[in-house]
Amino acid sequence: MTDFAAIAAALEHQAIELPSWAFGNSGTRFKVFGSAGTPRSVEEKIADAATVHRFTGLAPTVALHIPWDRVDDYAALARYAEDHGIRLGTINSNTFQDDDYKLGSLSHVDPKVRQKAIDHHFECIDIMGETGSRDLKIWLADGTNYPGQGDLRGRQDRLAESLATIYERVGEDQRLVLEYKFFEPAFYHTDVPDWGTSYAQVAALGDRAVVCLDTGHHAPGTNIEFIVMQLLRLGKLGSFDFNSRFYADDDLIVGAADPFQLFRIIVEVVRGGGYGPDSDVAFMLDQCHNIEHKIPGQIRSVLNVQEMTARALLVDRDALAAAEETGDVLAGHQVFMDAFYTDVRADLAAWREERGLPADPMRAYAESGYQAEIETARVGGSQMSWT
Ligand code: LRH
Ligand code: MN
Ligand code: MN
Repeated sequence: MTDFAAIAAALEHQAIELPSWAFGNSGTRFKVFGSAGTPRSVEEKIADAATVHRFTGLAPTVALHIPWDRVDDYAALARYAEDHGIRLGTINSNTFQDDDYKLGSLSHVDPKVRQKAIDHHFECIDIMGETGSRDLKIWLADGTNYPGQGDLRGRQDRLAESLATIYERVGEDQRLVLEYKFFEPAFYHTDVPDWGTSYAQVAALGDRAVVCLDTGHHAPGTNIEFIVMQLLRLGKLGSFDFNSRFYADDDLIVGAADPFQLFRIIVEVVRGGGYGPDSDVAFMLDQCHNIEHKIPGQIRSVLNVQEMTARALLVDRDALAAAEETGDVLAGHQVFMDAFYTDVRADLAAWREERGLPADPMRAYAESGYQAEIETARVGGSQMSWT
């Protein structure tokens, strides 16, 4: 098997973008639990994201969600982030929390509502100009609850038209990234339910339009790594929203529910050229921490991605190819599983120490006093919430 020393340098390329909303309070429709120390401003969210990067060296950028993270001066916000050692990343649009969007946004029958949603994306593109962001990420809640409620074809056509209007404004060095999700909040049909629909829509737009794969947005049992392979093969895998799910869009810590699935996904990423300095695939988290502390929740998450990346890099490609050539089914499977079962934690701890990072970022954070500090300092004002 490949040994750790051979892959150590490749780990340098890892960068995982954090979602600003992971630092706000979140919950379910049953209850949102508040927690001491939760940010009261976008700046405090950025400070927390920078803390994750300081302890791990893995998270140099933070994504914003508009209007949740709307501020007056984005250039100043970008400078604030840089002063804290990180940069602003993807700008996420939000057309799911306004009454006007009850029956849809970019696919709505009413041209006025469609225009309002398009204008919101124009605002996001303007923000990207000020923050220096590359990606505009679009996830749509558009869909219907009842058969007959809407014309499926008409909605798809209007969506294509709206996306084309937005795409025209996307700069030469920017990308439009379209996320899909198979259900929720609409329950009968969703306008962008799967990778195929997202692919069809972005392929019609052009080279700078790509797909976002959120690992929590598939039906149970879906072979996600196959989708990863196919999108990479087609040159259309733009980014990941990593998280874990047991049942639905649970948004739990990535690698928590099924570490083996995360491994299989990253193996395909590596195989397809989606990892490393020559790749444009963005690794992002899209998670919420409803009952655990948010900063260590994010630290755990990026470490999980790093650990599975290391294991995926350890797969002995030559041995796999040889087993495939000779039709040795079980030999190939064993090569795959040998890498998965390799415990890389001690090697990663040493790797971090060599780079001036704490060997155990979880423990270092717990002992740093940062949690107590923010719990004492952040009193008054109102805590930010996911929604
Ligand atoms: C939708 C989604 C999308 C949103 C985020 C808050 O379920 O995954 O990425 O922007 O959650
Ligand atoms: Mn997502
Ligand atoms: Mn989601």
